[in-house]
Parts: sequence; C-alpha cells; structure tokens
Amino acid sequence: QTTELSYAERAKLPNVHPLAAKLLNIMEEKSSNLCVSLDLTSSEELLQLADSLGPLVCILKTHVDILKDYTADFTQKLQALAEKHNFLIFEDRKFADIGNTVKHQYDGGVYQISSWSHIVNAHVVPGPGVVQGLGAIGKPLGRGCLLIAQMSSQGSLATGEYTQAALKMAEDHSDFVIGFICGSKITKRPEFIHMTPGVQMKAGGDGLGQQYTTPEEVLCNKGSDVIIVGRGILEAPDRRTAAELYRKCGWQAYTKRLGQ
Ligand code: 5IU
Repeated sequence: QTTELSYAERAKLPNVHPLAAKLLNIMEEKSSNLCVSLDLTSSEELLQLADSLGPLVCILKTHVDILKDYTADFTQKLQALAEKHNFLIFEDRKFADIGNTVKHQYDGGVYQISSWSHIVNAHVVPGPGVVQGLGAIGKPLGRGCLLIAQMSSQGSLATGEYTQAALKMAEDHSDFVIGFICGSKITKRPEFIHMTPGVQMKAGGDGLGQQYTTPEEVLCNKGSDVIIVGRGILEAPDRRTAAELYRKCGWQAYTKRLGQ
C-alpha cells in the first residue's frame, strides 16, 4: 500500500520544478484542480470571463491564435488578471517543429508567447530537440513545458511506445518539463503533473473526434491531477456556476482519491 501524496506535499519535494511547486500550491490554496480552456475569439469576452472565473481555477488555458482582435494589450491584461486571481496561464500552442524553429515560435512572432505564458506544451514527435529549443527560451524565464503523451481525440496515434517516449523525454529534461497532457497517469514520479483534456460532466463526444470523460473518472480512476474543461463551461447557460460545479466536483474527486 503506497500512500498518495497531497498536492501540498508534492510541492515540497526536493526535485520538484519551481513552477510545478507554484502550481501545486495554488491548487491547494484555492482548492482547485480545474484548468479552464477559454477557446474564444474575442479578447474582451475572454478577459471578462477570466476575471469572473479566475478565483475558481488553477490554470487558464488559451489559444491566442484564434483571437480575431489580438493586441499586445490583451496579454498585458491577462497577466494582470493572473496576478489578481492567482492562476497560471497556459498557452496551448502544441509546438512540434525542430528546436531552432520552435525557439522562434515561442519567443518571437506576433504573440511572443514566452513573455506571458507560464506553461506551454509540445508534441514529442520531433524528438528531444523540440524540448531543448523551447527550454533555451523558457528556462531562463522560469517557464515550464508539458509534453503531449496522449491525446483525448479518437484515433490518436499518441499511445503505447510513443507515450513511453514522451515520459523518457520528460525525465531527461525535468529542469523544464513539469508534466504531461494525458488521459491517465503515466508515471508514479510525483514531481510530474498530469493534466487531462476532454472532460465534461457527461461522457460522450463532440462529433469531431473529441471524447469526454467525467471529472470523477479522470481524477479518481485515471489518476490525473488537473482537469481541462472548455465547452463544458463555455456552453453552459451560466458559465460561473458551471465552473464552480467543475471545481467542486474535481476537488471532491481528488480528496476521495487521497482517502479523506
Ligand atoms: N485539447 C484537447 N485534447 C488534447 C489536447 C488539447 O481537447 O488531447 I493536447 C484542447 C483542445 C481544446 C480543449 O482547447 O483542450 C478542450 O476543449 P473542450 O473541453 O471544449 O472539448
């Protein structure tokens, strides 16, 4: 019988990445393992919702390239909200090129992602160069990266040996990689954080390959740490009420897992 560590205990582990520790402490403080995915096309709407849902979430996930009206002012304001409500920003950029190219994509271009996003993610298909390239930019800034070990979509090729290769890449670069996007826990090492998209109150799909699992299933049975919820909140009649329901459900499932 191994006893499961709490988020707070994991934050204190000697080998934990400082950003992972920060996230684990935020989760404990706010009683939230909810990452909201604000897949919206209007900056104003996104910022208003970030202000309203901020107190309920540990992470706010963006797709900055779907905004129709992006300006640098948007990221300034989002950073201010992250400070105000104590959440981390995760730009779901899914880098997937050679090291030299992802360096430019992370640091430069229109969005200058490294300057405002605490967390980014990457596909492991290019091999370790992708993490090394991103790390060259992100490490000096104290940023962290999630490796995509599995995907929530139907027919995903990220399975089996591919998933194991993602784990190995994370272990080899634990000074920058803080965890995984995955459907279920892939390593017992408590320093790594597992985050799972494709979460709604009812299992099912969206007709375009997305597959949904419930918060209880993801946190209790699959052993993941963070639920990522988009349309389950965005398409609810009252988004704040829905977010609070996901937060509460997620926290209850986590405490159940701890056996409390
Ligand atoms: N997302 C997934 N599955 C994945 C990965 C990312 O759904 O495997 I990697 C993103 C896509 C979207 C959000 O931004 O997470 C889920 O949104 P919905 O909860 O609306 O399906």
